[in-house]
Amino acid sequence: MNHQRTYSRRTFLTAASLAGLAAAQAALHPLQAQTPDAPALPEDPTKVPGALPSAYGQRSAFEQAQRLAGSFRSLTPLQELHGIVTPASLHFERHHNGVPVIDPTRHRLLIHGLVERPMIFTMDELKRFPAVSRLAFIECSGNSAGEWREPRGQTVQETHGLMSTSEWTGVVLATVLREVGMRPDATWMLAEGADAAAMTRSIPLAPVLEEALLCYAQNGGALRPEQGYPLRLLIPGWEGNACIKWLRRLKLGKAPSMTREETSHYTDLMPDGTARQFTFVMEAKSVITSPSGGQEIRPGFVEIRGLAWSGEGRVTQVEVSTDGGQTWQRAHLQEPVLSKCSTQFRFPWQWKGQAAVLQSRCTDETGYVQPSRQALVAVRGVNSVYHYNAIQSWKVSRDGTVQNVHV
Ligand SMILES: Nc1nc2c(c(=O)[nH]1)N[C@H]1C(S)=C(S)[C@@H](COP(=O)(O)O)O[C@H]1N2
Ligand SMILES: [Mo]
Repeated sequence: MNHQRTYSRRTFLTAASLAGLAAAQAALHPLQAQTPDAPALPEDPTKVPGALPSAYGQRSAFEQAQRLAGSFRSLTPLQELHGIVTPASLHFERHHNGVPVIDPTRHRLLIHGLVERPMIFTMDELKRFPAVSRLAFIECSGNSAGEWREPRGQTVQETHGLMSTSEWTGVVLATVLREVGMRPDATWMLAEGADAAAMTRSIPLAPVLEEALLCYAQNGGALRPEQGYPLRLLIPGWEGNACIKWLRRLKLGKAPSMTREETSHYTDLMPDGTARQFTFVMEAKSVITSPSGGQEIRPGFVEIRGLAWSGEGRVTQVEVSTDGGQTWQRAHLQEPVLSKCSTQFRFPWQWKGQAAVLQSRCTDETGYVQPSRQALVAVRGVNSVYHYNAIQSWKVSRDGTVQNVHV
């Protein structure tokens, strides 16, 4: 075993130098990669009997990635993840009054209002409908809210950690609404959660009917309690707060006849003091997750990695700048590139020890280009909380440390 591992590592290094990546070889040297406080391994693992099979798996005791928890929210450690899927236990969480404990056998979904047959569904009944699985990101509209005035977050977890991606499984909203006989004059619905906040959101039906999911599974397993177990609404591409968790009620109606409470929504404060209402879609955004704030790099080969996403559809292009936005080059988009899902991008870079400012800029299938900070602030001012999607800048100092800056 040991023998084989040494052999394959050597093969890789040979291939790397053949490809002219001598710097990469130095940077990847296994001894240099070891941290002094790494837990000690047994002398020879092959001589120690391993653990027996367990009923529910755990990650390696050597892995430390964790959510950063505040009051009523926790942030995904984007700098520690690979690819696009967020491990369910590291998905960010946002709730207005805590995570309720819900027995799925007692949970019910009531659908009423402008329908022919008001109905109450059990979880078993919802799971009998034809199901759909799809990958999609969820982003809180307050993601990066701290960045409007100053570069506040120290790490990408703090600046962008209210965005996570999962494979979600559930039943399409239209399928269930056909069952209850949605009336033609129903144009909006109110969705309500069973948490202590009893959070509600008003949602126009036409744009979401065929895409919204009544969702009960996440990355192959049941939803995590923090994600709305046993049932949540998922509207791919829309701001996170539209995705009502612990979903217990859908009331169909006409927007004008609904009470004030029943048209609950968020607003964006504009520079002239007016408020922009019903900004549902999360516009295109990207961020370099490595190297990112709080990390340290060494001269030689550095793969710049990051995530890009758009609530309007597919990401078509990501460009990377290593000189603070003076010049841009196209990054490689890792497959799969899916609609309303995060996309991993990669860009090979040789760092020669100079000070540098790293940025990424995303374009989506509508042609929309992620704005610079100046361009965003010119339109929105700095009084907003929600929907900050400006280009993020990471400054690399000559000593290799990386920090959040505004340029
Ligand atoms: N019932 C209920 N649903 C809710 C919330 C809540 O507090 N209660 N928070 C919303 C907000 S603001 C966001 S951003 C998303 C977060 O989803 P997540 O915790 O699964 O990441 O859930 C939304 N759905
Ligand atoms: Mo949110």
